[in-house]
Amino acid sequence: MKIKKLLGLILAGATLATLPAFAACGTPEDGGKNNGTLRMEAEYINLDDAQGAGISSNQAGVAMIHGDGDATDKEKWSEGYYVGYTYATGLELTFEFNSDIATTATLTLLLGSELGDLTLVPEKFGIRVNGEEQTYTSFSVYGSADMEAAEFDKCVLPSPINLVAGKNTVTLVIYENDYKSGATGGPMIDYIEVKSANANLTWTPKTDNPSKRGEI
Ligand SMILES: [Ca+2]
Repeated sequence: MKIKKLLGLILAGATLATLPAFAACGTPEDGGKNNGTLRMEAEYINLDDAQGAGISSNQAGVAMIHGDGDATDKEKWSEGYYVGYTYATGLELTFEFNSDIATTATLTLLLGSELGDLTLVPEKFGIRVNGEEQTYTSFSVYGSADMEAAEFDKCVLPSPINLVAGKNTVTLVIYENDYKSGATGGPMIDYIEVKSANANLTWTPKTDNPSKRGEI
């Protein structure tokens, strides 16, 4: 009897523990509620005005997206894509999202490099939140062999970011630097993640961006 009761309690506990996990996935059924964690794929932001540059070719707009989005690439990169070709001074990539409340959050960037190991610093790779330049000491990004072999490091901003109720932006800015053999370079970006303990964070991903590459 005691064992049965114990098993029952364990099962009930497991059920209870499982329920919040479903709510945390941000499914359309619950209005995209995500319990405060929002992953925004770089390939799904508005890239219309982005003018990028690469090693052997320059790319703009959705053509800056690398990856096929198939099973092989999904094992390497979130959603099977990332944004490269960031080697242009003044390039800005903006992630726009909404918060239901004013609060603080943790910002994580998934960054890679095909320019050898990179040491990112705010003077060369800027991170703006709602227009305000963020400070960080440095991020060390691993240098992959090439774009196909791109690996991404989780770079967490050391200080919390401030969110307002309503529209918020995170903008990644390439300043003049020497990352590409003395010329301006930058990291490749898989996604960014904003995590808050209490906000409901939402955005509208442009999931048709990759399929638009052939149209330009
Ligand atoms: Ca991605």
